[in-house]
Amino acid sequence: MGMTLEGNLNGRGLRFGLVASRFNDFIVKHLIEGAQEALRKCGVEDDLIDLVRVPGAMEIPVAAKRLAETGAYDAILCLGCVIRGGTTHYDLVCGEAAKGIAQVPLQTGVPAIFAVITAENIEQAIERSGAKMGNKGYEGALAAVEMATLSAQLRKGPPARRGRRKQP
Ligand code: INI
Repeated sequence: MGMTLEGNLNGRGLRFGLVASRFNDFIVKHLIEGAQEALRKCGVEDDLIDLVRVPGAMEIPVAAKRLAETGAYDAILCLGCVIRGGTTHYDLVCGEAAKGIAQVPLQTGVPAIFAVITAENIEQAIERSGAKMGNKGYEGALAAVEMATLSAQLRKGPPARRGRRKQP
């Protein structure tokens, strides 16, 4: 078997861009705190964590793409909260945010993590922002470190072959 490539949780020296929406900030603020805590635990220095605030989840993709395009970040972490009970255009907002964020790594090569809560109601949102079901910001931050370290390895490519291949 050839090599196995995997990221790790050593974030020392890496730089992260957080994009967080203000809509439902009573939830999103806990995602930001969770993300900062996880990044610190991974050894990321505070001054290498930048935070961009946007109005709603719909605006996250454009800010995430701009950040990624600067080339300054090892990964972008997108934090937001969409609650079905609160809107009739829930599906639209969720769909656009998910599609837009997924485009960022494909178009820029910089990992972008979808840590946007999509909840049926406020109770679910509270559960996923640090109460019963973990904290999506914390989990997203771990994924960001893993993808940043994996990307660095993938950029390098496989190690050179030892010896020459036998001629058939
Ligand atoms: N934005 C959110 O982040 N969460 C929501 O639950 C939400 N709701 O309920 O509508 C929401 N809407 C705003 C949207 O993201 C945009 O900011 C707005 O449509 C302006 O483009």
